[in-house]
Amino acid sequence: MSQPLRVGMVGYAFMGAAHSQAWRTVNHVYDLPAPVEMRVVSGRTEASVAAAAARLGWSGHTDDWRTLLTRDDVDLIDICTPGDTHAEIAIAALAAGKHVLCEKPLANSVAEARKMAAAALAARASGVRAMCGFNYRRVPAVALMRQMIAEGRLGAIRHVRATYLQDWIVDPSFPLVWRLRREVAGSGALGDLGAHIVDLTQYVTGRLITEVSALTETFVKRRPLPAASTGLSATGGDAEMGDVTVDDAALFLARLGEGVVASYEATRFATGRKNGLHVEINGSLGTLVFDFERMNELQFYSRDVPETEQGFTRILVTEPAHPYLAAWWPPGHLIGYEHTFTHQAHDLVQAIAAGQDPAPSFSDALQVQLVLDAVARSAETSAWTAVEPVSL
Ligand code: SOE
Repeated sequence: MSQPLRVGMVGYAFMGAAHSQAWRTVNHVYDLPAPVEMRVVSGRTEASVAAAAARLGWSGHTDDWRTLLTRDDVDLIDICTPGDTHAEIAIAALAAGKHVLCEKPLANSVAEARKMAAAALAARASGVRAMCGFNYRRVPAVALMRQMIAEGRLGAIRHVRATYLQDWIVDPSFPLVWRLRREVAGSGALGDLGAHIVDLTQYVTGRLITEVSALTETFVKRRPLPAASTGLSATGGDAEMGDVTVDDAALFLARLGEGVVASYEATRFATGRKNGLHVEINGSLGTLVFDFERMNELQFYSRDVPETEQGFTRILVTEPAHPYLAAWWPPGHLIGYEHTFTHQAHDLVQAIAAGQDPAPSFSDALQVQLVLDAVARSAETSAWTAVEPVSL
């Protein structure tokens, strides 16, 4: 067993809680080359971050993330804050010789993402690693999908069909939270949800999106400002209103390498859909379907069996032979959303210990950012738009 990997985390809301759960668990499930230690969590408000540290299992806390950079008992900085802070924290952490895990989307703009990818490449020379957190790659069924496609089980890939549907802002009186403000979040459904299905589909098919034709829509253009104390909207008809400056929905057609055609839809207005991530891939020999609401399953149709026996079969992805699962429960026992973050932590620790680059790297995440940027430009111009290749 080598030296422990001592983690400092920035931010402690939903993603911070999910990452904390992973850091707490990963040592106890997987036999890791380096034990993980949850050293310190940072947040802006002393009392809240102290409470979060106690609740989430961090040994210490600070109200200034910059102090993490100078601590020699922190090896890795895990960034779980809104997108407008990613570039500053990640670049400073890499310069200070810390490994970095950064939540998706990597940044709020291509320019920032490019600087982050360049900083990661520079830091790599001294053994410092950086990874972007696209957790849905780590669903065992998604990893199996990738394996099966790489083995040629679908033959030539023809179609990718991907949707990521939520409904949490369908009520026009829902407040103008940070995720609805461009200067903080970068974009709306596009970066928050679209980034996941772009990454996931490129990951499983091994092909990159080369051009897009897109539209975006903001259905509710003004919303009540959140009350400073609660974050909820002020009640009554006299609530102060503010402009929504991001998209509520983003839809696009795309071409991927090797003749694959695709459609994508990301929205926060799919009434009744809470976290509906659905991906279907059609190939010349078969089809694979993943639905996050049934995340322990894959639907597989193969033309490679007698015609009389063809039909969709359900693969229950719960077996020790499946990706990530040997360390968990006996056959047939299901896992959930939080496990994807544990798998992510596992892959990152393994890569750091082996002196290898974790995936997705910051350059991979820059490529996703370039796709998002092409989508936004295409929606503005109503024209097919090429995705710029990654250049640093
Ligand atoms: C909010 O829409 C959100 O929390 C995303 O930011 C996450 O990445 C996604 O997994 C769940 O929904």
